[in-house]
Amino acid sequence: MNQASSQRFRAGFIAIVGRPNVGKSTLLNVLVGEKISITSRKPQTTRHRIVGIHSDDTAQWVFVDTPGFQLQHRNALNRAMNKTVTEVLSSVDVVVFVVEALRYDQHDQQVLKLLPRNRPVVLVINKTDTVKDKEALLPFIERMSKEFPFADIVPTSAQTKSQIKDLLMTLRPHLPEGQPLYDVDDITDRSERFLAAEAVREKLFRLLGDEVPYATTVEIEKFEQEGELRRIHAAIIVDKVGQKGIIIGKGGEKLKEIGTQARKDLERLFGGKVFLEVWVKVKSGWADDERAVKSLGYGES
Ligand SMILES: Nc1nc2c(ncn2[C@@H]2O[C@H](COP(=O)(O)OP(=O)(O)OP(=O)(O)O)[C@@H](O)[C@H]2O)c(=O)[nH]1
Ligand SMILES: [Mg+2]
Repeated sequence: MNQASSQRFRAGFIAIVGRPNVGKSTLLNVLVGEKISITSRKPQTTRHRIVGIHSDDTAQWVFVDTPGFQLQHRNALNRAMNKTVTEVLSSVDVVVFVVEALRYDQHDQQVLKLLPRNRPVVLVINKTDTVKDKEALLPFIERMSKEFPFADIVPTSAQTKSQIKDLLMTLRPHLPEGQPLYDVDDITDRSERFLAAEAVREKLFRLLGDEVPYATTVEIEKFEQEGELRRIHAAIIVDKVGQKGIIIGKGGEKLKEIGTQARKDLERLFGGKVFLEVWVKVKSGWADDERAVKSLGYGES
């Protein structure tokens, strides 16, 4: 390949897949340089396909964050989330398969089984900051290289932003030559309305206990822009009446905190003032109702 052809612009889609909680969304956010995908310590935080775009003079990397693939198909929502993963896998140029450093179990293995054999798959070993002795990574890399014919293996830490540039450089040659797929200033294909609903949903995952977040979703009922001010009305939808009180909290404190934290994130992301009103609505059994799940925007790809 001569100098000129090696410099041709490249652009393509890269799926980020893995079991829940390995750091896929955190990785997407550092690759893009903005927080567009929500993250939390709880598994199954991401429920949608979320595009995050990184462009420079040589290439455009279009990353597609996906829900963590899970084995338990507990309800219609879980099935829709897994469907999103398999559909994304069939439509990208390259796959990034994320595992945690020194951890590989049957949950990761289940995702490995879904990986395509006809496209490059790059293994990302994330959370390397948790490994004190970096030498310990070598036998793990060795073992993983026997599990699948990975095109490359890159250890990263999304948290400390380590090896992120290396990951971009490793992925670049796997992207097809071609013109940018999105405007070079775009960072996502998602609307501000969607990002607003996700910001509220993140706070539910971060501020509530271990069960209620899984029974909730968020619907934006009003989104208006007046100059630099965005007026947003968000409804938190719960499964059962009892969950409503938990979200509102004593004297309304919890709901207030959810609203305040989400508003601050959105003001940072949109670069302008946000007026956010949040309330709670009960839709019995929504997460196990195929039609409700679909109408709330899940399972699309
Ligand atoms: N120590 C450490 N923690 C990380 C790193 N990357 C992500 N995390 C943490 O891991 C947890 C899960 O991160 P997410 O980015 O939400 O993980 P995910 O794979 O998108 O999870 P799901 O959407 O639920 O599938 C969060 O608490 C992150 O802060 C990392 O490189 N090092
Ligand atoms: Mg995620």
